[in-house]
Order: sequence, then structure tokens, then C-alpha cells
Amino acid sequence: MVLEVRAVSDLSPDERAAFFDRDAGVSDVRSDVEEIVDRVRTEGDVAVREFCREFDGVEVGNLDVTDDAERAYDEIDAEVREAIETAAANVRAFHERQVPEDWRDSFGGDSGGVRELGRRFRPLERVGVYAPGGTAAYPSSVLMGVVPAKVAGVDHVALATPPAEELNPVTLAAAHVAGADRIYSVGGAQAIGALAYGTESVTGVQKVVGPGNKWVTAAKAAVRGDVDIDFLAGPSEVLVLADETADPDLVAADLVAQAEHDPAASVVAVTDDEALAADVVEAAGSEIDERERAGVIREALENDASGVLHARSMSEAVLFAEEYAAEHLSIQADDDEALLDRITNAGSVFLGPHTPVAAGDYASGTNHVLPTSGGAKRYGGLSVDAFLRSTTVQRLDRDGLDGLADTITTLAEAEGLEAHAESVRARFDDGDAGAGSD
Ligand code: HSO
Ligand code: ZN
Repeated sequence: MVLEVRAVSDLSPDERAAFFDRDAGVSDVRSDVEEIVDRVRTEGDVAVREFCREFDGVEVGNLDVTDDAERAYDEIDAEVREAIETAAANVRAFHERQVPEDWRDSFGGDSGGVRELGRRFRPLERVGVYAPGGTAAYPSSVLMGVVPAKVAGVDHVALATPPAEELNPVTLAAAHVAGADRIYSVGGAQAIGALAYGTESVTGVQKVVGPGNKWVTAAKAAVRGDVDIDFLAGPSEVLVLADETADPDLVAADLVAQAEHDPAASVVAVTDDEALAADVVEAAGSEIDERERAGVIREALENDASGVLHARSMSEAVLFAEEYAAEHLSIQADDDEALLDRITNAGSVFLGPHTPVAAGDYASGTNHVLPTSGGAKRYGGLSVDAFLRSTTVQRLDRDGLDGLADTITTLAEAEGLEAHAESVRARFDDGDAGAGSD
């Protein structure tokens, strides 16, 4: 049996830590990756081509394959093309709701004078989106990175995806539908280095986003500082909170689905119903062999960060979920909204039996680039905000400044910054009302 039911209260500290201390697994490749990124930065295309040869076994011709996308779009199966269009439209609609409005408002209440403050939002000019290739191609990740960037108004959105003898046409078609401005056939750490620093063929960007393997993730960590990144994303995760009303086959199906991504995926069900827990174990066990990726699934279910757990109450289950801080939290329980009210730490929440995690992975419209490894305790998933920078704006009139003058000059002098105070007093040099002269 790949899974067995364990009681939350019986887990040893080490067993608990295996669930809670998931990491993106990048430390073992850090120094290799730093060298790759550095060589791409200093040698440009020559280094990129060499790494494509070494790591992907591909002799790349043009790194820029933008012109291939439209043909791929025309040539792929009509059904797949339509699915891409539908998913892209849904992702666009959800992300359009996120676009913030510039605003200005008056502050200061009755104290008189004008103190107008506001915030404006402007898109980054150039961003890079990474979409993984490898054992599964990820056209859906193309949509999740490129569409929000375009919705935010980014002018130059570049996509990088690993090279192959023939690039995955569905990935290219997704890039076309999403509106990528440039597409590069380069993957791994070398792709992140090329996007971050630019090469002869690759335009450098201000920010790199998107999921990838540990090489990609370590490279994002290496370039952070020189360019912005979204966050470091590790293997996929799901935690299902289930009560006795849940259907064990559906709980198991969601576990097995995320397990299919990666042997290091972490998939967990926590329930207060011991019989349900046993049924989930059994359902998952019997599903595995029916799946094409049975090997990956089995490894993921066997890893120490995966399991089916029996809690003494739903409160204990919620506490476990909070500590785990899942990338995907599925709630399959009678009063799912009440349970949701008690949840703070989750990347994306899926409520009810008809909301598989796969809905958000592909097509409902929410973003599937989400915090893993407990990152949900500190930040949320990819959104339009990631592609905007905000600027604050203010205008005070003479009375508005007069009302604040004492506060400013007092604090400035407390900091020993006399010139700051003077810059306020200078506004009243004509002798009338005086800052600090009441
Ligand atoms: N579940 C993944 C996203 C994905 N699923 C892409 C299928 N394709 C994020 O953890
Ligand atoms: Zn998935």
C-alpha cells in the first residue's frame, strides 16, 4: 500500500516536519546554477547554445522562434485550439477584475487646506515568463504567465520554454493566443540568465516569472536583485480537508492528479472521519495503476510529505492545514464556507465536490502559479499586481502644509535632519503664517 492512514496526533516531530518543512529543493544545484547564469551573463548566446546542447541535447538554430507560433496555432487540432481559447478567455476575465484604478483623495479632514494623496499603477515594460517543458509540456503555464502580464499592459512579454527537435506546437499556440511578444527556445537556468541579463538574441527583462524545475528555481534565486522575480515555486502540492460527507474517490482523484506532476509532489488528505481516510487510501491505491504516469504518482504518494491523515476533529484538521499552508487547498466538507473562514494560509482554495484542483490548473480563470513550500503564509500567487509598479502622488496647498508643519519639523529635528525642517519653513519665508510659529 503506497499510503496508509495515520493519526495527526501520532505523528512524530520528524514526521510532522516532513509535511511542514517542504522546500523547493534548490540548494543542491545552487552553485552549478550560479555558474551557468554567470556564463550566460558574460558570454551571451554562445553560452546559451552550449547549455542547450549539454542539457537538452539540442542544437538550437534560432533562439527566437516567435514566428513559428502562428503556424503552430493554425496547425494544431481544432479541439485543442478551442480549449486554449476558452481557457485564455477565462484567465483574462479573472485577471481583468484585478486591474487596480489610479486614485486621488483628500486627506486631513477638518484641519483645512489641501492634502491630496493618490496612487497610480503603471505596467513594467519588459517581463519574461518561463513555461516548463520536460516530462510534461505546460501550455497552461504559458497562459497563466503571459495573459496577466498582457492584461496589466506590459508591452514586451517574452516567453522562454525548453528547446526540442520540434517545439511543442500546443505551447507555441498558447503563446500565440496569450499574446506573447517574443518566444525563445531556451530552458533551464540558462533561460533565466538570458532573460535576466539579455544576450545577442534575447532581450533582457525587468522581471522573470513562472514555475520551473529546481534548476530554473535556483536560477531565479540567483538573478533576484538584478531583476525582480515572482517567487520561488517548488513541486506541486494539494491538501484536501474532508469530512464524512466527502466522496473518497473524488478526494483520491485530486491527490493522484497533483501527484502526477512530480515525484516530489506533496499530496495530503486530512479528515475527521477514519472510515473515509481508509477509503481514500484504497481509492488512491487502486487508481494509480490505471494512470499513464503511475511511476511518478507512486513516488509522490510514497514521499514523506504525502499522506492520508485522521484528525480527532475538523478543528485539528484545520490547524494542520494552517501549518501546512498548501499551494492548493481543497475543502470537501458539509460546511465548507465555515471551514474556509478559519483558513488564512493557502495559495488557492477549491470549495465543494464539483471543484477539482484541475479546474484552476487549466480553465476556471484563477492563476495556477501559486506559492508552494509554505510560501502561502507570506504571499499570494501570481496576479496582475506582479506586473505593475505603484507610485504614490501628493499635492499640498499652503494651508495643507501649514497644518502638518509642526509635525514634520519636530520629527525632522528629532532625527537631527535640520535641512528637512528648513525645507518646510522655506515655504513660509514670506513672513505670514509660519511653520512651527504658532
Ligand atoms: N498544478 C500545477 C499547474 C498545472 N497543472 C499545470 C496542470 N498543468 C501547479 O501546481
Ligand atoms: Zn496540476
